Amino acid sequence: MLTFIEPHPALLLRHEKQRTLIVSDLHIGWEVALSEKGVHVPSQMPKLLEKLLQIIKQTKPSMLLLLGDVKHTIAKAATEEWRDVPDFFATLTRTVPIIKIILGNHDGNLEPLLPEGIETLPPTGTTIGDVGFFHGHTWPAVELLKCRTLVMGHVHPMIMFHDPSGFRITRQVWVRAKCNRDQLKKSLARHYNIKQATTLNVKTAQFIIMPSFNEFLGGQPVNRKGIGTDHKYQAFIGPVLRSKSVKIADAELFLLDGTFLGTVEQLTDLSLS
Ligand SMILES: [Mn+2]
Repeated sequence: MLTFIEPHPALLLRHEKQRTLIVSDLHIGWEVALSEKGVHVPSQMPKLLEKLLQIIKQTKPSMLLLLGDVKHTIAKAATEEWRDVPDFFATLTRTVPIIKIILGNHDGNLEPLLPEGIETLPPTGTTIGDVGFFHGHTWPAVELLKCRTLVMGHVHPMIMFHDPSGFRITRQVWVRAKCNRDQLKKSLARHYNIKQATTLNVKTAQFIIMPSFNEFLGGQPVNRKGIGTDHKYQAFIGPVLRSKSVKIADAELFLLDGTFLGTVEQLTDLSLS
């Protein structure tokens, strides 16, 4: 059973005796991008850790699964990350028995920063019971398609409203969307060069896109016109959304506290006046 841990960008999956807490897109060290521009702010890692520890205390997981982009700089590891990432995980390994990390596109050179005993998994993901998890910048592995629900990160979904005085209101959101199975089957067969797409047994019915755990980050307003089709957003949203395997127009959007907002189509380019 998959539970939303309101009001946090976190999920709890109960499967057999395992309780797995899932969070995505920590982006530890995003402050480095600011310091490169001459703006120096203290490390925000302790706040992320504090928030995660509080959720762990509340949900008592036997496993923590991170859906990628643990750190922020993409190819290398910045100096701050050499300090912050090991400190962050040193505390977590004392708190949760099992920690697994699905690698995201920002996780280049992450492994040397991790304490022993933390398992890293490829971006193509992993399954627990009937739920598949992957980062989202690449295709999931074929084996994930046997899962009814696929959970991904990477997009940092948000909702954006405008008002006439020029204010912009943005909030992080959960996205729950139905799967276009035929399209998923076709696109995945093409990607993995499988000749007989019909041999693929796709059971996936829905996608859940997780909001980023690091709330300082910007994200992609999913109610922006052309998000699924316009060329300039294509690179960021990842291949699964690009392929139209996810029915994004009908996708349901929820605030972190569980409030249902409406569908992407209802909320597209909504101006408040
Ligand atoms: Mn990513």
